Amino acid sequence: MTARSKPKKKPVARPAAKAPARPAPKPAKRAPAPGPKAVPTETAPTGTVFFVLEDDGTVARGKDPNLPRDVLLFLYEQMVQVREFDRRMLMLQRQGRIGFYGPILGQEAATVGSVAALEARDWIFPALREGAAAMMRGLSLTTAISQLIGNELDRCKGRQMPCHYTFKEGNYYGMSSVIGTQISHAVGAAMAARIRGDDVVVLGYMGDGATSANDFHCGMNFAAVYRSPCVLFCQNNQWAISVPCSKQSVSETIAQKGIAYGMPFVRVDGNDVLAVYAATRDAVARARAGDGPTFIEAVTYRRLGHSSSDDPSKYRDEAEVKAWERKDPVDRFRRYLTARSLWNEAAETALKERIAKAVNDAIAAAEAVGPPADETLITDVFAQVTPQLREQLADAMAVAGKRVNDGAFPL
Ligand SMILES: Cc1ncc(C[n+]2csc(CCOP(=O)(O)OP(=O)(O)O)c2C)c(N)n1
Ligand SMILES: [Mg+2]
Repeated sequence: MTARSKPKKKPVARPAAKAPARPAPKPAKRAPAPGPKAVPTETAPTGTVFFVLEDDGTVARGKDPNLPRDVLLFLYEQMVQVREFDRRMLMLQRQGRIGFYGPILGQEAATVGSVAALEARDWIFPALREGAAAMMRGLSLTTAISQLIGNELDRCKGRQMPCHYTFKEGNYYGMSSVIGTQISHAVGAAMAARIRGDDVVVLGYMGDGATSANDFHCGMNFAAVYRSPCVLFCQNNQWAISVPCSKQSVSETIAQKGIAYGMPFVRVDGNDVLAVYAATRDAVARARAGDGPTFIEAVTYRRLGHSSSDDPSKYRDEAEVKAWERKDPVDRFRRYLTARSLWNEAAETALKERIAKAVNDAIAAAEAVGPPADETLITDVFAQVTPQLREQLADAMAVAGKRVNDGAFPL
């Protein structure tokens, strides 16, 4: 709505004289663009963040969702497992045992809490940092590490970058590096499920950086117009490689972008696993009931580099990282569990030992597997391998046989 300025005094009517030839109308003066005070606009939402756990792990009054003990412990164990997996994989990369890794330190609650709110039949369309979701759906640690190595057990047969897991049996769509594309894929898959009459909700992830991509706008619009049974979940970890969120958008929040598409939205503390779980559970229920999509912004922080190739000390202040360390999602949730007598030191030690052994065993098992057969370079392209591809493989092998591999990651 625009506010009009009061019309000036009406000009006094004069008796009509003999009308002279009408002068050509002067081009209308353009009114100056009204300043912000003259045009009351819809106010943006306040940017309120929904949370359950205070930073010290105590519960905000009346907000405890009172989840059953087994759900609480499942959430905690998954968060600890992904943290340990992450730590070890980054070490393997530094030791030259895998070529590349994208750490998620600090974002464990956002992934674990949201995936746990789904039913097993629901689909997951990951962005860059949701590998834990595949593991929660049953992708074994050995198969996950095989993907990072690109060995024979790797479902992508070494043809994808590390961290690009895919797990069809777990309804986990293969990750694409191309930012934002999975948003429209998620929306479309949800529409397809509805057309087929499948009782399936799709959870589609994105980073804050993806909200600047075309696919975000197409995906959000289609989802809202067609009431696609999906939940679009933005992990706002404050950075898109070296670009801070403030340079990504001047909107006060990412969540409020839902307004433009007429989509319900919620801004949730992404380092609070209970809040993420509760917000996603409500959104999933809405989608399943036929009430359309929800947009969730999980406010979190990428504590390490964008990937093992990145050095964030070049572009951000260490004090910022320290401030977010105090909001650590794992510590915070452990304090909550401990206060409720669901956790103690002995349980922590036992869990850490169990996970360390599982990760060690998985590394050993994956490293014992050889590379994919040369033939796999040309399989899975056509149902039957064409003579041209066979010829190309033979040529490639002739060249590769002569080349000395210097071990450098080809990026
Ligand atoms: C379409 C496209 N543009 C640029 C890139 C290069 N790129 C890779 S990751 C990334 C930043 C992604 O940031 P964000 O969406 O916030 O996810 P995060 O890495 O923080 O999880 C960019 C720009 C890309 N992969 N695809
Ligand atoms: Mg980001």
